[in-house]
Amino acid sequence: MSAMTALQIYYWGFLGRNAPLIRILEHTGTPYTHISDKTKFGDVMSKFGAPSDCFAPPVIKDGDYVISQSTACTLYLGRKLNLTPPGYDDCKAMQHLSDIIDVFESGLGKSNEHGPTLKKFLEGGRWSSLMSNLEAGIKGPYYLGEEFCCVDFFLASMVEHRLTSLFEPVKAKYGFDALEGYPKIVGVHAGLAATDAWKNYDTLKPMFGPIKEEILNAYNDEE
Ligand SMILES: N[C@@H](CCC(=O)N[C@@H](CS)C(=O)NCC(=O)O)C(=O)O
Repeated sequence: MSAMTALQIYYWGFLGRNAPLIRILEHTGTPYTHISDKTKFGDVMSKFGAPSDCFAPPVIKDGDYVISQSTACTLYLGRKLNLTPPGYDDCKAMQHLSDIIDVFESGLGKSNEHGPTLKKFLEGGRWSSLMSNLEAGIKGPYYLGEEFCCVDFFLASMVEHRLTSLFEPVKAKYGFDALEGYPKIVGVHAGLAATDAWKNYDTLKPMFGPIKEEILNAYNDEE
């Protein structure tokens, strides 16, 4: 980080793909500025006109260093802020972040706009095989054991996004608990969510509201 300016996070005015970055910065007490003014996005993002290799938010600007992709940004902060405990390996961390994206974005995120599609994804075998794979990557209680690393922040943020918006409503209405059988994944989220910085942070609100009623109501419909 430059000695003169705090690190900057460019992202919309809510907690979405920036969540692991905000959580890491809050937890480590690192000064930062959150820039949500879209007119400033063109200072760093090519999507908004910058002559840059960083396409879309979130973007971190740390002095002259500018980086995008929520996964790469997480690794950057992990390295910078020493969230790389013994046993940490850059390549395995990248694998785990990509695995998390495969589960929560490429998988769940592409199945949650239509009730029967959601049910098929959650209960049809794909969810359990993907989640069991994530579970196997975690030593417990955190990815690398007792100390958490940057990847834990990424997983915990993904779980949190879906907990009240999707997992709890599905469980309450249909009894299917998408997190049952994955105690280490649940534990990573619960452990981090119990930390002071996480509990006390109340600035940005989550991106996802509850799953739409019509999607939830159609969960058991024929495909
Ligand atoms: N793979 C990217 C996705 C970035 C992304 O889609 N950002 C969203 C906000 S969450 C956006 O505003 N994208 C603008 C666009 O793609 O045009 C990441 O993980 O950071």
